[in-house]
Amino acid sequence: MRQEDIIAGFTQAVDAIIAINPSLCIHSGDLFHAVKPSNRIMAVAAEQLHRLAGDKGIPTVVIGGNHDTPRQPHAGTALEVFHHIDNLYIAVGGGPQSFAVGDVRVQAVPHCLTASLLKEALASCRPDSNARYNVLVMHGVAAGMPEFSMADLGEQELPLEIMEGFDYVALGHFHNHAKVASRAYYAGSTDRLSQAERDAAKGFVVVDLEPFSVQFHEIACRPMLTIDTIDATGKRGDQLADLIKEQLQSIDSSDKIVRVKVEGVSEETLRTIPAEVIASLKRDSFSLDITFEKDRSEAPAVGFGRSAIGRLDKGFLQFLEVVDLEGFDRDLLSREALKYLAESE
Ligand SMILES: [Mn+2]
Repeated sequence: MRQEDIIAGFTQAVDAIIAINPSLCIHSGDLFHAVKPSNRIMAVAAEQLHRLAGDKGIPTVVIGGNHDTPRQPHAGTALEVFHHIDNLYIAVGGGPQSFAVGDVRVQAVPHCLTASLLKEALASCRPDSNARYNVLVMHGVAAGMPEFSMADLGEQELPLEIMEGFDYVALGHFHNHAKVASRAYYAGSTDRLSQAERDAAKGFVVVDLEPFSVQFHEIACRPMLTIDTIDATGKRGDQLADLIKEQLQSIDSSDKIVRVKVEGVSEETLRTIPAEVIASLKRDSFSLDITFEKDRSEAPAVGFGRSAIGRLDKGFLQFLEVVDLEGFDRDLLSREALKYLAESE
């Protein structure tokens, strides 16, 4: 379901870009989330890139990012499948590429596997004094600005000094639209891909080089929200379930991506929570993540034993599978429930 959202957002962006009809379109990396995207995703990418560059003739530059660049240098990349689309310029692995598009010289630096390869790649990236305009495309974290990190293994640091002298620097990797320097921006992603992005507008930027202006073009995408932390202290499982249900109904979670965190959960509360209520809340929400955090004042779990009162049944086992637990020993809880089930049969 999220995949369809992401496809819709991307298609919406392509529609809008076609309507704007710019002289150059840039995708700054991680078009794909993975080195081997699914056939469905490849088909969508092919269709949209054909529309944009092939059919509408909008020159389009795409570079490889850390997610879609294989760690084996000679494995080839999914993007290369689209090499034969007219007006499409692809820069993947193996160093920087330079493209002349009208009166713009584009220096495209795809994700590099090591810092030394990146350094090598950047050594030749200078504005071309013969070109009317110079544009640099890179993927990674603007150096010294950890707020743009995605905490990905292998993400590269992009030195700020390399960006000087370019009329525009199109940065990729950080998912939210952000300004890095007077002429360097992250356009941002066309959909929300983590809860950290829940408050950010999503879309792309429209850049004019003369006179210089950057305008953010927003794309409509599915709301993502986090409900205020619920305190379970002193509540029975059924009371807690009702409280969560109430909160979800008040925001109408049926079409939203929602995260709920419950703190102060005792073992007693956890095992008396009506599993079927949680299951139906998950069913009725578009996407729902619930985390139960253990009451820190409670003694470490020693197992419930035979004297356990409450619902250690199959429903409880399913419940354990669909929620996140913090501070609880999930394996111990499952074992106890299984033991109880065996004994009661
Ligand atoms: Mn990235």
